[in-house]
Amino acid sequence: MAIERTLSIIKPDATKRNLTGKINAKFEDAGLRIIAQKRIKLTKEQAGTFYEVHKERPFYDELCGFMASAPVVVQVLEGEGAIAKNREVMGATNPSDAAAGTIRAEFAESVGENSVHGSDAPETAAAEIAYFFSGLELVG
Ligand code: DAT
Ligand code: MG
Repeated sequence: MAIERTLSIIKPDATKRNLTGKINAKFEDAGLRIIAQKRIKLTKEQAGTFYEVHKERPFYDELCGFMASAPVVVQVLEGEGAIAKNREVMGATNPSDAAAGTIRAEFAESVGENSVHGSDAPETAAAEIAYFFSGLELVG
């Protein structure tokens, strides 16, 4: 398994509850390195562009409003098989389906307000990292 990079977002429900450090500890305990990180406040339009793939879904408007409702922490995680490993540490989209010990099982409030985003494939990881970070900001 190769060293990969993936885009992670600590979502508004988690930043509001001051959970950034606890979530970062989960990544680091799993061997993922945080090689870039910044706290930003998205506009609804910026959230909409990021989540454009979901624009036909019934929850799209709610999702974009939620992502713009408070600051988020965007970050790049690096490690062996980082894309799949991060998805494992995150847990299932719906916290009631998420395995014990995962971020979503421990912290998510609902399927919509589920504490973290993680890229799902190498192509989306590359595009999502480029959406938030310049090459100069990635310090591996
Ligand atoms: P994931 O974030 O696990 O990759 P996804 O890509 O299917 O899940 O959906 C993106 C986000 O959209 C998800 O984290 C929360 C929101 N979402 C997904 N399904 C939803 C639903 N049934 N109701 C409300 N929000 C939903
Ligand atoms: Mg997804």
